[in-house]
Amino acid sequence: MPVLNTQHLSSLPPTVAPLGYDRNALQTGIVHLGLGAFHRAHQALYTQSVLQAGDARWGIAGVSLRSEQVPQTLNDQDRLYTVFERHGAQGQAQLVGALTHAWHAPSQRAQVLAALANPAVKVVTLTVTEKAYGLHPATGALDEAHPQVRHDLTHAHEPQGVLGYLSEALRLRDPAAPLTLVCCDNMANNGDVLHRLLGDFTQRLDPQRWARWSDHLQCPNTMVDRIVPAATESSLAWAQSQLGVRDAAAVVCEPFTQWVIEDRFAAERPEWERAGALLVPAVGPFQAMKLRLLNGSHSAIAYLGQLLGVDTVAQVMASPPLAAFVRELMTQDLLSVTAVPAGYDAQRYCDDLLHRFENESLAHRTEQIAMDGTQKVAVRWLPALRDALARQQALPRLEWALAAWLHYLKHPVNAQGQALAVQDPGAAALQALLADAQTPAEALAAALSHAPVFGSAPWPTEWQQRVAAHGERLKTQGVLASLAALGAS
Ligand code: CS2
Repeated sequence: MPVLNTQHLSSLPPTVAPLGYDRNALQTGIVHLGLGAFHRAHQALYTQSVLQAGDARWGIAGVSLRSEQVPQTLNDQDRLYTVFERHGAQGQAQLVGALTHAWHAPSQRAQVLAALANPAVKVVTLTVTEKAYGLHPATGALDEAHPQVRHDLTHAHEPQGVLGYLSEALRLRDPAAPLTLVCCDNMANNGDVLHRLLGDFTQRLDPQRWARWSDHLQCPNTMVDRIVPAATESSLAWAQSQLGVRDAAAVVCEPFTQWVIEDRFAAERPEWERAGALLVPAVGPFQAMKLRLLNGSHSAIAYLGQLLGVDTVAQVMASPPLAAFVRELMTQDLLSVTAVPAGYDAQRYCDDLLHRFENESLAHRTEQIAMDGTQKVAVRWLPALRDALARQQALPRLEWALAAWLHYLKHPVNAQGQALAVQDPGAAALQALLADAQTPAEALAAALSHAPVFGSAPWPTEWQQRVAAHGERLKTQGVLASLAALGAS
């Protein structure tokens, strides 16, 4: 089977929307760090709309900080790939050609740094996952023990991590060419967090450098939304059946997409609003709504699915009692502590989310969402639980979800007796604390003492008793019975 490349530009099936611009005319105006499926189906498409509108300044140099495979696959395909949007009968496909480069940072460091220092590059976008920033999730401080942070502080000219690359770029770049860093990872105040961590990191290396950049660097906050599962052999085979050629970088995602960006750029920016991005004065309410209602529910679905041996989000939603739990978690617990942006119909937003979760055309694996829980839970659940405590309100389903996550970390085995792979670099420290605990109450107390995730503010005894009771039922009666008890309580 031939592999997709420029020879196929005019021979793809008519169902695949063509590029509509001349790739040879593209300049590189954006460097993107993190070349995963999410970027390819989100920022790259918004940028492609700008290119289609005739502004050729915004080609993207895509950088993979670790994977060698992704840039290699893309380069083998002349950096072309397709995005398929699917939900039942709804769907469309388009070819994407916005990438001017696809680099593997460890072997192409010089190119990456040269691009970051190039004045024609005005924007750096990032989707590197929460754990790449060297952030203590609860405290918001720089984690000096983070492997890349530690490495890059002592080998500043040979960076490996996000902060190392960006800080070195600030050394090489002339501040007369201002720069905007657009963080697109699922963290509250993501732009502010990046700015704070980069400042802390850079000041340790060279306070003058950070001072030189103080008026020339912007890190707007953003909210990104699109469900983009990692590719599987079957999603790639399906893409191939649609294309008639092999596209090993094809992305199958949902039709929905959203990007809300704080309108605070240091210099020119692509007109992403052409593709529907919202440029707003403040992103906070959008972030809170999405992180709590979508991502908060997602993480609960993930641990529920993992413990029960249910593979995908759509399969969880296809089970009436599980879907009922998800709906109540979202519309009763999470929504009750979420301020939605002005003009939003919260109930409708939730209904739409539930519909999106039911999308059987996507194999969005619970195992994928369960990854990196120590980063995600701290952002998605704990602020909601704290807000509820401040109002002396119980959130029974979210409290259950927290107990279920700790149960999953302590006993990573599903209902079929299969071992579960916990993929979370931050989990080992927490699991070590859980290991010594004899009872769910002890396990909870031990977990809560882990400040990088749970912070240092105390958790009231009564609340702990409720969460520990869920843990007890999970342990003695199993997941379904403990969920049923929740309905009865
Ligand atoms: C998911 C997100 O993997 C996860 O943790 O919750 O990737 C989610 O699909 C996106 O944020 C949707 O916008």
